[in-house]
Amino acid sequence: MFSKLATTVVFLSSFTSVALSHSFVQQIWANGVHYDGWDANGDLSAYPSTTPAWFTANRGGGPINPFELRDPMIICARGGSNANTSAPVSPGTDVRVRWWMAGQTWPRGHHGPVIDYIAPCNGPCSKVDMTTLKFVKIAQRGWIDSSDPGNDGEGNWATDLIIDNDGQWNIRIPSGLAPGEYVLRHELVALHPAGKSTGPYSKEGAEFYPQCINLKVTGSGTKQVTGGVDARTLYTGGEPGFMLNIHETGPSHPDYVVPGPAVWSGALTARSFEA
Ligand SMILES: [Cu+2]
Repeated sequence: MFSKLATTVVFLSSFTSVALSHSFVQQIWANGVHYDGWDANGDLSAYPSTTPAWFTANRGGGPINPFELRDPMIICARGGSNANTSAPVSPGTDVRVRWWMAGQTWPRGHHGPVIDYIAPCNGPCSKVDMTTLKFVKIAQRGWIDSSDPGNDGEGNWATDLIIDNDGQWNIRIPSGLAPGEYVLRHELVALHPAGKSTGPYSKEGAEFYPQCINLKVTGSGTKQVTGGVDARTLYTGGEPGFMLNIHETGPSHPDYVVPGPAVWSGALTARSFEA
């Protein structure tokens, strides 16, 4: 904790002019219990010991860019480190998160997909080395329809559903999932700069905003997560779905494919894969 406090001083003094334009997962519900999330725009030394949301010192909530997709920061946010506790949740139920920042949800112009992954911790997630986590995709939504909630001609995307639902998003935990602790990796991707991409790991391109949450799955399920991958291998940033110029291609993208691995077979139950 001392190193986090020391870092706080550096961040506060060097980034005070950064526009605090991005929200964070500030609220979490699981099994009907509400948890405070984490807002790195606030007092970094006030990180709650009772939150299942991973810590980040990423003031302003700025994105991870394609050239950083092989860096550990893509696993659980820039400067991410383990939460101290895990929220109990029953398989087959929804974890709900709320993106929020100073009275706002998510910036409307940051249209893009919402993607969710889980990885077993094989022990307490408070102690797991994040570089050992192997994630499977449990849900994804990308382009929704050609309505134009942003009045920008760019269509209606999963992130717009978050905004329209007061910042909230539901993530179905696969039914029958074996008990134990898991990291939930909930991710928004913004496509407004995607047309600037020059291919895999380019300097500019789609923006990635992951947030990790520790879960303790209860019950007597038997589904073991298999086939998961290190989050540093999920994307290159050169996928068509991360290079789409949404400013110049109109609001209709019925063929849009959310990048990354296929949804895990263990999550392919009613509605779980489309949040
Ligand atoms: Cu932004």
